[in-house]
Amino acid sequence: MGTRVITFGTFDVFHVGHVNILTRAHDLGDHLTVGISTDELNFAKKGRYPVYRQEHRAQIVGSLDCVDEVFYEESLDLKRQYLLEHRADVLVMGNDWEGRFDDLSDVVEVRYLPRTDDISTTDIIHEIRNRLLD
Ligand code: C2G
Repeated sequence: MGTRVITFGTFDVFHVGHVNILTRAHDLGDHLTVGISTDELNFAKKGRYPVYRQEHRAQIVGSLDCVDEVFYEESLDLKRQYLLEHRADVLVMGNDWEGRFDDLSDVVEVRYLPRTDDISTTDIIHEIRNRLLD
């Protein structure tokens, strides 16, 4: 049976750092599932709503060739349940989460991949705001 990989994220204002982690996650197995953080989870986590609403973020990520399946991640505390539901073998996270999910290594192989330098949704939002103020 093929290796099933899973990863999670908001993927707001989709950019090349997102492409890089998703293509590398895909290359670690045969099937890639992506949990898209809901708008409400994002608000709880970061104190602001994403720029793109969850349906659009899920549609963008789901349209990629490297992604086989998307679902909504409603809570950070349900990771173990999501891994089991989606029969994941490997959990991929960016290394900004290094060590945070090691307690799940009894059900999956946990891999932290290096983030892409010098790009983030927050930087893009700031760049647009600065240009408008110029
Ligand atoms: N990422 C990356 N390089 C960047 C920016 C993001 O590799 N320059 C990766 C992050 O490490 C993460 C994924 O892209 O693995 C999605 O990033 P975010 O949308 O910022 O997701 P995050 O808020 O980290 O949500 O359950 C965990 C959370 O839902 C993860």
